[in-house]
Amino acid sequence: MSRHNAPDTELLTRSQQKVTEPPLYRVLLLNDDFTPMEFVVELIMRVFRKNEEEATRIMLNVHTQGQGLCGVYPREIAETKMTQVNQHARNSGHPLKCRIEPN
Ligand code: TYC
Repeated sequence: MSRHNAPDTELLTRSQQKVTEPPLYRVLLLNDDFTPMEFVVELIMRVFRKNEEEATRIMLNVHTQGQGLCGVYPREIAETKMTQVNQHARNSGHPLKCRIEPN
């Protein structure tokens, strides 16, 4: 142990210094009656780096189920994507909303 009570990691094997995984958050898109489907598909492609087929599948899932999963990320990345979605929708005059929740 060092003088700060931390383990001397340089003396531990790789398995003993196992890296801790950051908490992950789901980024969910919410349905509404007004945002055009094409706008949603293009937004999913841009923000979540999905191809058109996958973005369309996610959009239709949101449309029929009320909400849908766009991706799972560490907190800061999830928050950034949520903010990008909400700002782009608002700037475009659409009520589309995005939220995050712990995975
Ligand atoms: N329900 C919308 C429509 O019929 C489409 C839509 C899909 C809106 C997904 C939001 O997150 C959404 N035009």
